[in-house]
Amino acid sequence: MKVYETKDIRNIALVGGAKSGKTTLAEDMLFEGGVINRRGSVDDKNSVSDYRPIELERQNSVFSTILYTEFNGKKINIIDTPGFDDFIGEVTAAIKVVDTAVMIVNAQNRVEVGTEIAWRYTNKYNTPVVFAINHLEHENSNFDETIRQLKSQFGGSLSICQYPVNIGHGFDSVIDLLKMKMYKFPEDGGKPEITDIPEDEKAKAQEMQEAMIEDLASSDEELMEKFFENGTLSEDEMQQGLKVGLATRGLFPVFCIGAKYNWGANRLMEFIVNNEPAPNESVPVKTKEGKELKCNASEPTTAFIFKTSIESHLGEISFFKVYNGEVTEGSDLMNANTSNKERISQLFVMAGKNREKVGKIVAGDIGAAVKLKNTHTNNTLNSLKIPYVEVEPIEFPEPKYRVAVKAQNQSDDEKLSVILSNMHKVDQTLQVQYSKELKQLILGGQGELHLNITKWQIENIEKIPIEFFAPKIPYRETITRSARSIYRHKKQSGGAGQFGEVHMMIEPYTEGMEYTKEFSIRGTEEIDLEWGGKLIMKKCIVGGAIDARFLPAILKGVMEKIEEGPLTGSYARDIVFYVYDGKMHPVDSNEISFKLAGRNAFKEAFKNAGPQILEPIYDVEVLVPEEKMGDVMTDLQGRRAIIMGMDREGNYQKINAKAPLSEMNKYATALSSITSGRAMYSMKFAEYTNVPNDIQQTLLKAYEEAQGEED
Ligand SMILES: Nc1nc2c(ncn2[C@@H]2O[C@H](COP(=O)(O)OP(=O)(O)OP(=O)(O)O)[C@@H](O)[C@H]2O)c(=O)[nH]1
Ligand SMILES: [Mg+2]
Repeated sequence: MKVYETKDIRNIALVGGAKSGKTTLAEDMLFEGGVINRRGSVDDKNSVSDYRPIELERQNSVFSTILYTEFNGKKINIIDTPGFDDFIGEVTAAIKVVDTAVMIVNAQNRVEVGTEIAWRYTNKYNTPVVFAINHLEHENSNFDETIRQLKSQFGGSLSICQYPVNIGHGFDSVIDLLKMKMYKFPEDGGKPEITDIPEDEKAKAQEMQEAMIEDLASSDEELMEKFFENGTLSEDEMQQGLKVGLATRGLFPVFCIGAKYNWGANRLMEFIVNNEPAPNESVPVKTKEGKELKCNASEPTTAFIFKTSIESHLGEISFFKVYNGEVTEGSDLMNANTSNKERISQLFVMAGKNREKVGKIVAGDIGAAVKLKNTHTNNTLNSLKIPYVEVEPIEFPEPKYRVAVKAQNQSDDEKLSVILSNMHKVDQTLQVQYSKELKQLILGGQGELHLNITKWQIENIEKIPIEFFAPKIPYRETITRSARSIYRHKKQSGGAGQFGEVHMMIEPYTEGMEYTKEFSIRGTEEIDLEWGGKLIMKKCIVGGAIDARFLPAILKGVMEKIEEGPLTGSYARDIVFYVYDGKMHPVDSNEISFKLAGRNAFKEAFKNAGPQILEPIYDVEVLVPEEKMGDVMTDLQGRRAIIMGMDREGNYQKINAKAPLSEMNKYATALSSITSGRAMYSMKFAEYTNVPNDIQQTLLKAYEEAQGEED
């Protein structure tokens, strides 16, 4: 494979709604570039991009695929991303490293959730966007309505460079307003016939071109002046307008394609290589320290790992973009995040699962290295010669859907943990954590589909049957008033007996509180609880009622109950306990006796101290199309959510609410069904608050039933 210079590289991501035709367009582009000599298809399960077992099974993309193609002496790196919003992490990473996003829009479905989500990320990363309108040959496809929706959603700077002549059944021709020619596509794909615009189409084409030229002129002041002077722009000026407008997100060109029939891909590629910014012309990426990396091949090397994949025959593959300098085979680089030296022993460019060896990858280009020792997604590799820099990491979205998982056969547990941690390496939006508190292995993802696909892969590829079940809620327990208890632990059985009696008072802890003057406090133990809040022990024994050596045992007993609260077995917090009296037996008293007495005295006092269960509350943000807002609000209120505010965002309404975690199980699925998949949401832990009394009663009862009688 030839080594391309920075200026001859274009990095694009194919993004957009589910099933809009991204993978099919990628196949067209590979074919047009001569990388493959036969076009496969998603339907025939032989596309280059959707090659993984799960993708063949489902016939849609699940992971992004890195591909490359060549066109007119330029290399185009393509990242084909999945469209279902459960796989959003892949889109995030792709948009971060490319210089242009090609947004595929299905002219039947128009603006979809996937369109909206991808748009937001292009906005975040300041990425130029080209729209490719696909699926034009269906009876209900509508170009004008698609454009109207895009404009109303994303602002008015759309610039139509092509429009379909005969949309709907029989569609085969587009007018290209940059070339002022008609492209007529043969039924079975292949090269279009390029002709003059037919007489009866000329007036419309003229009018549309004038509108486009005005759009192009408005991207640059100088051009706008020329436009006013001459009423039009020369070809060179148009080109200049396009380049500036694209790079600054001042305008978004619209093209027409028929991905399934390989219509229009060639022209789109021509446009991309001629007009889209090369890596050194786009907005430079920043390091954590705020330094800009400008894709300069003569600077020392900095490369950023944006994706990891694990292939059975190859092991771990790290995909990187070079942001400065070049990566050469056999070189040593330093991982700035882990301070590990890495030898780049084999270097590839990849097209799906096919790979080709290369000697070096220069600034702006994308490559892959295998078997790095300790380098993962979001790490930066630097030349050994420079002070190390870290590229700002990709911010993957937080999980919003959780399940508890376990292997059906206990003997697979360990294997399951390893598999899940490998899956997390490949997909950072899949989070795995063993919760000591819940005693469950919790899997977090972006939605039900995301986690079901994870299950499918574990069961079908790794051959480990697993089970999903509802995760427990991490409640907390506390008290609201003071209470006392006296507990005597006494056991007389055969030989040595057990005896310990503890008199205790407990009260709620608040910062800066005043402690009671009733007892004389001889000592204090203050414990910062791992799960938040405090436990404070006040030692108030006078006259040697209990030996000082038994006090640690009492604390130990109380700690046991704090870790497994008396109400629901959840962690308790923010409690002060005073040990103010007790009794010992000269022979039978020992540590175990006082541990048990302490534990039970605490439990008794707790029950009379106005015990309160606290539940985790999440900040929830929902973006919903205006007409569905009422339904979404009603549903949220049914989940005990409190609506904190509403805001307009384009055609969407943004609802901010606070909702208890226990009511948000399967929310992703519910929201999708209420809005026909047209809403988005995210949630983040906010605080703990009291559960309402009726729910507390239900929880208490459930715990009691599950526990049976405790000793
Ligand atoms: N009729 C028609 N079908 C198309 C067109 N483009 C793609 N398709 C079909 O639409 C389906 C989805 O195409 P894909 O290329 O997998 O779409 P995608 O955007 O990659 O889908 P995801 O990655 O799952 O989001 C396939 O059955 C394609 O054959 C088109 O222009 N017309
Ligand atoms: Mg796809």
